[in-house]
Amino acid sequence: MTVQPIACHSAGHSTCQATAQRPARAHGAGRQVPRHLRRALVLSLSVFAALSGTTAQAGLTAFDDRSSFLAATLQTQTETFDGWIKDTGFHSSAVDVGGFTLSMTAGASDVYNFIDAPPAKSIATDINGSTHLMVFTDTGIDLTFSFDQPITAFGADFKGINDAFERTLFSAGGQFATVPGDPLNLQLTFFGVTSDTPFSSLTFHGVRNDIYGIDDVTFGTALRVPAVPEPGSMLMLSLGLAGVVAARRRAGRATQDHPHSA
Ligand SMILES: [Ca+2]
Ligand SMILES: [Ca+2]
Repeated sequence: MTVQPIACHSAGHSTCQATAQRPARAHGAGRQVPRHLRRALVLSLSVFAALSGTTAQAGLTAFDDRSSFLAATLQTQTETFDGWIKDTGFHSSAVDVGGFTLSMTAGASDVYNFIDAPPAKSIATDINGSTHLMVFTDTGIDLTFSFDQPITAFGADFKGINDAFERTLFSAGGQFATVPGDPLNLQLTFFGVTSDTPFSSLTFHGVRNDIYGIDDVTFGTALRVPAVPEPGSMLMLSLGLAGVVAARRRAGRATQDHPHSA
């Protein structure tokens, strides 16, 4: 594998020299990286490091808006539940809605956990006035989607999930993802994932009691484009950026030690 020092290519030749000849730059009039940019670089490194550590195994990429999610998919279908015209519970026995089956851990509340046809049981979980899922997961009580065919993309609209703090945790194919919450419990939120490897079921794990609505469940195939650069180039990018940040920090400290040169 041929690996180039990415930082040099992306930031220009002078950066290469700065990295290699730090003392020459320490007292110079070289531009310092603004603090907010440094923070962004450090944050990027953290993310890169995290990604580099997980790309070896099956990974989920999470999305919090539908358009970005759809842009990362190849072929999907959407279940609106609107063909259901009367409330139908899936709390005690599984319900096949077409491309997937809904089921709950034994002992799930029979007051909730049903396909909610208009009128909605609660405005707090009503997605858009149409039929949707009305869910109540709790500690040890999970909701599971089992798909007829393995998929690599899943997304849906939610209302009221993870309000105030984490109550529900998502997993698919042995990988976990955080479902973004809505602190004020007023707005619709979107959550979706694409996966490196196909999965046939996914679960919303009850961490704490959580009542929420789900609608417009979109599922199918993700684009087979790596979501992140391969680990080798990612590592080089991280090392290159780390070098830049370290050099700039030293330059900054040197300037503080010698205020006259600032
Ligand atoms: Ca609907
Ligand atoms: Ca209803």
